[in-house]
Amino acid sequence: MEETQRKQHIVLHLDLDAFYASIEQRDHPEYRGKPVIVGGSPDRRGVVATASYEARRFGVHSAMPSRTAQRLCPEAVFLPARFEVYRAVSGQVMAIFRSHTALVEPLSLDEAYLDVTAAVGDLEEAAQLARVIKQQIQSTTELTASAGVSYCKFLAKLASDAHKPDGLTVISPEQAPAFLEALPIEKFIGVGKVTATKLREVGIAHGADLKRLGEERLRALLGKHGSQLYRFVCGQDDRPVEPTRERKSVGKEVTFERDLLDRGRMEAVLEQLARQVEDRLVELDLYARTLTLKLRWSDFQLLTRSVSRSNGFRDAQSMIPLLYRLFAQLNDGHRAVRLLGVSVSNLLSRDEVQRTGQITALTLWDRE
Ligand code: TTP
Repeated sequence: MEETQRKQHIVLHLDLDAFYASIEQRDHPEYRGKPVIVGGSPDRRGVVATASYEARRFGVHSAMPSRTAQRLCPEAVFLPARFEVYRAVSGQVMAIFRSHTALVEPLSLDEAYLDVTAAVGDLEEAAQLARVIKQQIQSTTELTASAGVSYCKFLAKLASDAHKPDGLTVISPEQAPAFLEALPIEKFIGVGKVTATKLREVGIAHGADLKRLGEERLRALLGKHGSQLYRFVCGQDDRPVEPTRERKSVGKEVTFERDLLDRGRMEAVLEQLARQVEDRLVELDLYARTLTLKLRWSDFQLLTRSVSRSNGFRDAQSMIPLLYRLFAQLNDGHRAVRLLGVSVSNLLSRDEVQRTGQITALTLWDRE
């Protein structure tokens, strides 16, 4: 046991502090030190994406209706989200992470796990590395991040959350049991509102209670999930850090054996390609904002045309009319086509689409 523990991985979890709000305070010095809320407008039905720490002191938090937030903190400045900027900053931060290890698993724009087992000898060196990364983030982006250092993902994430903002917390295998025993059950992965209520009803409030209950009773209470919870409370989490290569685009193309002249056939091919692109996006659980049509004439001349939409899309149905339009711009109806291609880029995760959609939809609504 001791031996396997020593051989265990070393994982960092880095999370920028009040990400969107800190970027707004960075870019608007007049808002520094003031309560800032990024999200939908309070006039109608906007929600809070995030609040600066000054606003959090009034009880404002993410996903709260902006109107409630305004009531709690009347002097708060409400700002619309600037996703382009947040994405660009995220790119800088992820590049810093990737300069230290290839094993980077982003969880969202401002948060990632890093497996640094190969880069450092022990947790102390890992903490030193976390300090360096925090400094690099600070000097590159003028933002602060909180870091957690431990031997598994679950504990590294809890550690980064332990001393926010600008924190650095190490949880060693020796410290883990006491830390987990004191932890409220809501902090355990998979314990949502329903499970927490169920557990609290039977007097289980902290990790120590979960541990005391034992695996079998937890399993009887929560099913398969109970066993996993028991493993977490014992500090066992063998989920690997899974690096995601940043995919820039998804595309399909076809070269015809015989050049095509028939417009109807060309459109049918575009539809088919759009469906294949949709299938791939669904497989990868990604959305896109830019659609590109590629076309090669029979004389080998290659042309591309793109169109972007601010909201993410992934279904062929929304790509097809845009493709027809791009195609009509390129094709005069007299030339034969040798190749057709459809690709999408400017990719977004489901999480980003949901958040963007929620905020932009409500912002548009607000303006009506
Ligand atoms: P988080 O990392 O959850 O929070 P945070 O960075 O704002 O604050 P903390 O210091 O407590 O980590 O989320 C990252 C960004 O994602 C956040 O700045 C705004 C956005 N977001 C939403 O749009 N909606 C949400 O419900 C949440 C939780 C976050």
